[in-house]
Amino acid sequence: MSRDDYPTDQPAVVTCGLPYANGDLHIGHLRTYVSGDVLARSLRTLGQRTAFVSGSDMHGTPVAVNAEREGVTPEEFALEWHEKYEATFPEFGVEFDNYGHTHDETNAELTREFVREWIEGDHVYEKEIQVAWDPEVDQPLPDRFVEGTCPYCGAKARGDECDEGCQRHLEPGEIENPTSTITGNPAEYRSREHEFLRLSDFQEYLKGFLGRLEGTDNARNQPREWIEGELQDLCITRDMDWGIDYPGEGKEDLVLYVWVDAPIEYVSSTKQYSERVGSDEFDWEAAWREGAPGPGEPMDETPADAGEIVHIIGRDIIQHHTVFWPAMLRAAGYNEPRAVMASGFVNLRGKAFSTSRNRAIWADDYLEEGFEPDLLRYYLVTTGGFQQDIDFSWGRFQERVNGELVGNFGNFVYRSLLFAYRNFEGTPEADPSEEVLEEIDQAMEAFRAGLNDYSLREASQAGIVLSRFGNEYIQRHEPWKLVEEEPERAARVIRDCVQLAKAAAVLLSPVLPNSCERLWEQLGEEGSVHDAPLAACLEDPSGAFGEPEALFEKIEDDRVEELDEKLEERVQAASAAADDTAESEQEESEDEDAPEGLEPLSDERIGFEEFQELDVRIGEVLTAEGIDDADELARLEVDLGVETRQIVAGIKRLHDLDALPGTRVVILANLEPATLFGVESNGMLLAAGEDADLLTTLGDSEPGTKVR
Ligand code: B3M
Ligand code: ZN
Repeated sequence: MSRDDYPTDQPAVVTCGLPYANGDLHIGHLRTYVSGDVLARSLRTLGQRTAFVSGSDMHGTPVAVNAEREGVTPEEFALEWHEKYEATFPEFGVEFDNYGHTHDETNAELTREFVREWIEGDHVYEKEIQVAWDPEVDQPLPDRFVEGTCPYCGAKARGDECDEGCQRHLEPGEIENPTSTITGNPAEYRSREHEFLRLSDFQEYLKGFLGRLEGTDNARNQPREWIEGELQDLCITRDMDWGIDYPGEGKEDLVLYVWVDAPIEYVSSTKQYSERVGSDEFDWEAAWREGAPGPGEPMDETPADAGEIVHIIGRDIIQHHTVFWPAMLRAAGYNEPRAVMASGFVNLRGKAFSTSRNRAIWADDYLEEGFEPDLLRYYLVTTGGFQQDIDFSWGRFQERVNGELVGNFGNFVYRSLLFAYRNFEGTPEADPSEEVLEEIDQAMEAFRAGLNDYSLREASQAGIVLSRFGNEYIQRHEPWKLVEEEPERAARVIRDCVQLAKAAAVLLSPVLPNSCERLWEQLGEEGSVHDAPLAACLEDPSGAFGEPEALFEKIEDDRVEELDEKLEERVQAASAAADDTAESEQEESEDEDAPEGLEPLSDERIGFEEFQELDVRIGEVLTAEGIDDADELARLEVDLGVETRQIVAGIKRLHDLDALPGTRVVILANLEPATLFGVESNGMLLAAGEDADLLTTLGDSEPGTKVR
């Protein structure tokens, strides 16, 4: 049974992934927080009771490693960042109903309750495992204290995640060629007893859950392959001091893995909100527990009265939210998320932001430049699809702001209100025209449909489309000509424009909260636009109002030049700094700083026999097509002489797929098969560099010819 469209009668909880309390926020982080805020505000406009919650992620090695580097306790370190985030979000109009943190008592207590439920339900067991160990400092190396190679895709990985490769979670001991991030020494292994949550108990449940899950396609599709095979259990403890103590008997030296208490903060934060406003206003249990079967019991469909839980996250933590978290909830008798929306990253000149290299647009910098938060909100929400990575540039930012906010929306409401004020001292007395009411009705429908499709871009465009219509409408009727000769017609046209402006204010208020609030005041409307329901789009405008002011200011070219120069300096400095420091890369770093973008030649030589193990063949592309839900991937059929192989390659955006059939290519034929987006890849297409320049032949070697 599919779920009712929003708005429903159940309470909704919109959450954003918890930022690790370990460093400045950049606009890549802001993409998900702004989106969460836009969704929460939009749902309220639709009439859905909604709590918007998050909190800082205080535990785990990301915090411990940085605190150690600064010589302060993890608690001091994390609290400082927590306070900073708490102050920063509202500056971007991101208004959480509750913003807690994972180290507060509510979360510590609730986390222990969850784990006790799992233990009681016999979903937890103990196992001796090999953990990475640094012999020099004689300590275990949990998570980010170790770096190495991903066993699944071979990418460089750190600790518990393959963040530059396949994005998979890595269990303790899984990383290959581990080295210590403390000393840089190769790590050794020691055996330790740890506690595991038996995810395999929930394999069938998870399959059903993924079938019901709403949100973005990537969140449904990526985990499918992970839960098809044997589901690996989750190690839920770590050898560390910093964290929430494991509540089981005799295990005082273990803390819970950060990914246990972090998502539970979604619940704790909702609970704190309920406790603050009273459960009549918002009942956290009604959202998280109502109707849910008991702990560990099967759940084949969402209970009719369950809350509407929507998680907004970055695309690197899909597995945590669609595999671990639903199992954790089920094991404790809670409701499951209705939707997961996993967003793409924000890049700079095609490359990921790098916190450690200062290759980013920082939240503070943006504000210091004196830009309104609304402009960035608009840019982040309406540029590219939610799942796509977007590339930030000041030039594109200027284009969107000047074109759509200044030129379209701002221009329409300013000229309409100014005309109304000068000629009628506000809204003229007249009836609205059918054409305009219908147009507004369609925009309301587009807003509703966009939200029910989890497309914030579509929902946010509804108001922009309406103001585009308004500009065209005013141009078509030329009220400035009518006002002398046909004042009644002029009154009607202007009345229509005021109505359109009012509707646009309501429809755009989630994405442009400050500007629309100003517009609401200019229109002489009562109260706040954020309390106006969707139906207010069609309600009569208030009547009298004063002289309007322009909502947005144009960004001039020389401003963009100046910003680009500053950014260029920053990127250069970041690259230079990276050259002379061996400091371990912190976050989403890439190896972009080798000389002239080239990697040094490998010192590691291999023998001829090892080379001979590679079965490299000439192939001919027979068909090439994009894989539907994947941004980068294409499915190829390649003739290898002896047989035809299906191969998945990351060339969807880089090549004209229609032109590929007939092309001779070079294939590594004996690579282990892998399944990507549900499509099996049986071999690897060889290509050079970031543009995936395809290797081909100079002569006319036939398909199947071996490359030696
Ligand atoms: N603290 C940050 C990240 O991996 C991590 C999110 C927790 S969400 C429950 O993006
Ligand atoms: Zn990987």
